[in-house]
Amino acid sequence: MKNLLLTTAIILSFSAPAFAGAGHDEVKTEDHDGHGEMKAEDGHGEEHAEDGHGDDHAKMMMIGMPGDPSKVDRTINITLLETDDGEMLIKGDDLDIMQGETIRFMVKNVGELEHEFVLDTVESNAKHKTEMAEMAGMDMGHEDPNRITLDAGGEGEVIWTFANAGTFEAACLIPGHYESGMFREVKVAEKMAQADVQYSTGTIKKIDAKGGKVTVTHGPLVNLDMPSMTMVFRADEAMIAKMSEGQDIEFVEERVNGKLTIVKMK
Ligand SMILES: [Cu+2]
Repeated sequence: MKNLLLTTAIILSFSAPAFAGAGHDEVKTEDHDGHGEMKAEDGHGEEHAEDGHGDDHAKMMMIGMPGDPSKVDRTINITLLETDDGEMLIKGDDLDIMQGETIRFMVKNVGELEHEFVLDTVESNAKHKTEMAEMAGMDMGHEDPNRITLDAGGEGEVIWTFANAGTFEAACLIPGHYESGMFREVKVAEKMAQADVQYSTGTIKKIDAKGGKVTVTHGPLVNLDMPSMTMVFRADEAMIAKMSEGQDIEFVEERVNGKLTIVKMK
């Protein structure tokens, strides 16, 4: 039953990116409820025209959705700047995120030019970059929830919930800035269903530290649906360092590259 639930969760998480088919990455919830009321905005580059008036539908993007400020998991500090040798950069903390996290990006522009910080897919950033180049000189005047524009010395925040796993991008799309280096990869790791992980019990019989193998006499392996027996597992160096022969352990086993591996222990 646990396995079935876990499998279902994984299928659901894989089917989420199917939203991608709409030509750009903003998906209106109404497109999925059977009314077929597709907006005529696809491909015309005018999806911002309606922003700010009468658009009361929650927007879901591939990269996620605007975050609830009362549910922020952690803060990532970002600095926008130019360097003496002509580069423009997005510096600051690592952009490694776990699926489901709500992040407060504290963004500071310490440069001497206006910059922006946009979170989106690489494809959407490329498309918006082209649009901004075409509209250069015009007052853009738009602030989407996934974007903040800052004057020199300015600071502000973007609060974002990363609903989908994948590789995304933080960028500044002001003409010429991306080309000068203002983009960074944003990695969102897939979240495993922690609640469904079950520990197995066993006793370590033998440790082969060099080979990265341990022999364990164990009870039923609930995660793999296997009975009690003595088996050889893989384990990495850090894991083996915590083991000693004769020790009773509780552990989590997984198939890693086809090999039974102890991935957690307590
Ligand atoms: Cu910039």
